[in-house]
Amino acid sequence: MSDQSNLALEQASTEAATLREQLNHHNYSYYSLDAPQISDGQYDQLLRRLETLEKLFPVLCSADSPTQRVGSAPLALFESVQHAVPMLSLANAFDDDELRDFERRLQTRLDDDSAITFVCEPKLDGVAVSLLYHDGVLVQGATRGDGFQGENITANVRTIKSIPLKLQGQGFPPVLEVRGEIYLPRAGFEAINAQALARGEKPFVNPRNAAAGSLRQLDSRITATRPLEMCAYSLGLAEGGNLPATHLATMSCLKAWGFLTNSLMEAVVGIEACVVYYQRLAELRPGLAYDIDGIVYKVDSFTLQETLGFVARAPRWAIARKFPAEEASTRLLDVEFQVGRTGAITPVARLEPVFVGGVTVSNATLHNEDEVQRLGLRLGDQVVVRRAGDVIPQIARVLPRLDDSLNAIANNQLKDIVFPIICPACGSELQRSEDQAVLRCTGGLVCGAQRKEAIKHFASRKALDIDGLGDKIIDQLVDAELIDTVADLFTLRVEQLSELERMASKSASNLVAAIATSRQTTLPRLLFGLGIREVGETTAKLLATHFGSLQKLQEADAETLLAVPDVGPVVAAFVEQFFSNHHHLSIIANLREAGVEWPDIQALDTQTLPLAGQVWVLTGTLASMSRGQAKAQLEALGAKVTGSVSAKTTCLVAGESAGSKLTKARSLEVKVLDEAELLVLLQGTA
Ligand code: I6G
Repeated sequence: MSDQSNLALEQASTEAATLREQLNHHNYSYYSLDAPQISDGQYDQLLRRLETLEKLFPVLCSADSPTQRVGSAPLALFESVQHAVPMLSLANAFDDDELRDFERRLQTRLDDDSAITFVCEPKLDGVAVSLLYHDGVLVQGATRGDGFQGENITANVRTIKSIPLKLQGQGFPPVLEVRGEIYLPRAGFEAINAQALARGEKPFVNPRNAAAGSLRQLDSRITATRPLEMCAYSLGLAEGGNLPATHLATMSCLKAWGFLTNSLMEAVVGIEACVVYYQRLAELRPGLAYDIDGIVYKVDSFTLQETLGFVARAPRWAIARKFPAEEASTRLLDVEFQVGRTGAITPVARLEPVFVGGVTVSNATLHNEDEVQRLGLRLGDQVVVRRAGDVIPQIARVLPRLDDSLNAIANNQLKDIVFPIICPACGSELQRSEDQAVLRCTGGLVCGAQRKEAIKHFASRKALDIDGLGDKIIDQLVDAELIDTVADLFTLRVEQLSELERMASKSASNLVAAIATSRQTTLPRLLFGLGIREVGETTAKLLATHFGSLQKLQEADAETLLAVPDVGPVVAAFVEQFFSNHHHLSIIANLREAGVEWPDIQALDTQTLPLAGQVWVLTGTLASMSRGQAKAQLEALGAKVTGSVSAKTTCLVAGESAGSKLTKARSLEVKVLDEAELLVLLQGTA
């Protein structure tokens, strides 16, 4: 490089550094302080100048530059991220008395009747995330997932302007994990839905779904177009540095370091003040710029939080007071019977559309025949529909039949709900489950409805993750007999797809490309996607790591399968049955022929696992994980986990309130571990 160009680079580097500092500062003033110092136009001018410099001198471009919020090339999939500190959930209170009980429980545990200081804040209706900073630079963004493992969405979170790419000020720990909610303010939601409608696309149902959908984009350039925000609400991992002794002071630090925190956050003393806060917020709720579904209360003092600890998967020192589930009344028009992937028949209520909890509801699940009987439901009834949070709407109750309805019964207008005796989709015989609760179609893949559901499952996010292959398209493809099995997806051509309803040729090409991309998959994804009964994501992973290849799994008999952690006789039988079915084997052969690849992985010899041959029992409540999760982790280390203590038990893990199993273990002199010792063991053997 000549002296002249060296000089130009040096000057550009100084100017770029100044611009970055200015832009970060203005971002901070705008989002954290809610006090913009320059106009949007002036901000854009500074940003464009920085973009120009970075284009001229690409070496100046860094990941934490404010120019990097436009998104980057699409990812093939989101990688898994293990949370260093589990992302727990919150216990709920549904009325004032439950809130008062919460304070009483705390006082009893603390053995102190003094009023407690709580920090209150609205519970935003969005998506929980974890952001990891190393030396003040954002290095990772992840979803909550199951609380232990989430998805790496770093490229997407980088596009959100209220998330600092680099922390402001000083004093932050060198390793800092900040947790909070990513949400779409109501105005942003209206705007993106107006754009979607203008493009002839389906609008999002509510801001929460829109935020979740925006974060789930593999192409972060799409996320960058969504006006998402992130509000910080707590810390996860923090290593090094000094943190304050209270939650409220920590939140002030987060604000000073550049995060948006909720401006309605407040510390109050005693639970009656929390009740008043709730009433005030319930009044403010309709006018807020964002959706909230409750209020979160946290004990302010970290010392008290530590003393109180955790129960099950929630901290004892926090609670969410939920706003009541929203209800509305409407009429039951009809009941249809849906056939699921495994043939289970579910009654679904078709309702006169009604607006409840922010969405228009026209369907509600009725679960099974028992539920229909419990409700005493008849066609034509006036019913109350309840929608809480994001769960599927339910019919809460039937409204009393007034004179009109009694006349309707007399006139035979209110009709009984008659359950089918043959499959409504294929006419095959129906069978009842052993406990009589579930009706199931015996048609297997002969049944068109089961075939559709099997293909939807295969294309779903945790399986082959075929972007753009939605349920409606699959229904059309099966109905038009363009596909019969999952293997047929890979032979679809753009011309065939273009003929489907509402499928432009560009969308058809994109879909063919997405299907082609999904050909490179993994053994666990394929196994999950095949839809073997009772083989969920975790079991699919365990089977994959145990056998290493599909071939070895196909050859396994029930006894070999039982050696896999987490696999009991029921799962083993379903797996064996699946691979002894010729139709299934030919689908697998066709997938291979169509170029679908699932490389073998290193099989783990379970006999060499650290807890191989040991028998463990879990009892009591664990604070940091559910018993199911502890069981899965112990099984992954080779242990067999059983339900009762005997002379054969190697070790008992005793959580809180352990009872008779602990007594028996002691009498048999079985080794007992508490939760802390279990965690040490799990970490040491991970
Ligand atoms: O899910 C949550 C929403 C809001 C939270 C939360 C929160 O604070 C305002 N805080 C914690 C500690 C947890 N979940 C576990």
